[in-house]
Amino acid sequence: MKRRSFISQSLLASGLIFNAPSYALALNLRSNYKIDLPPLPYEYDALEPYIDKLTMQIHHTKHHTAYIKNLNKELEANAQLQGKSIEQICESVGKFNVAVRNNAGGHYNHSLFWKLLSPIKTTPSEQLLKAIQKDFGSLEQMKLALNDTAKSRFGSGWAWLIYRQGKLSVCSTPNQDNPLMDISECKGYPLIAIDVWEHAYYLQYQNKRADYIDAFWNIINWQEVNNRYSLAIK
Ligand code: MN3
Repeated sequence: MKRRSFISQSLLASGLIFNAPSYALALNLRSNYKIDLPPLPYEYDALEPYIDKLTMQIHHTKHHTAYIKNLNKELEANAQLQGKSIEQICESVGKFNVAVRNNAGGHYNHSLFWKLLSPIKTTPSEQLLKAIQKDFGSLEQMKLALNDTAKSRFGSGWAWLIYRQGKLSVCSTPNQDNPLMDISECKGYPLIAIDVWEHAYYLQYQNKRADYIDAFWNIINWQEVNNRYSLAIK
């Protein structure tokens, strides 16, 4: 045992730690703001043949991990970020540097994206379906609109189905921006997110982004979209 941790343990055991408030405070802060990689709610190969195992492994353990690692560095360096939820950081991201914008976005977007995928077949709720029919005409029309948005996003980014002020619409964001961000032109509560960075599909689909987007509809977790819509209209 290192001398430092031996001293801490002895202090803890003796109750003397409570006489050292600055040390205790530092410990509290540390546990408050450190973000860990959320586990996938399914196995890496669960979405095959629509998204292959290696893509999911690299996407989760390398890309998402890197956003978290870099976000933790920013959290450590900036007390203004500490104690905020990831949603709150996104909502005020214009106040912070570009590393916060990219990595907070990267963490939020991927955490959401994993939950929006599932190997289990689900369907939109009656309530959501009605809203989609009102704003797009039909489910098929909504899918076409979101597909077009995803296919035409230039370079890296995301395509979204969002809810705002009683209305559903589609839009896209560059890089790791998202509809929660104060600086975003596509603003609202995200219901569906499609990652159109090449790292999300290139191993299996190469340059055929359209095929990957079409495949997305076979593994969408409507249960999660339904839940998000219920929350959004409250
Ligand atoms: Mn990604």
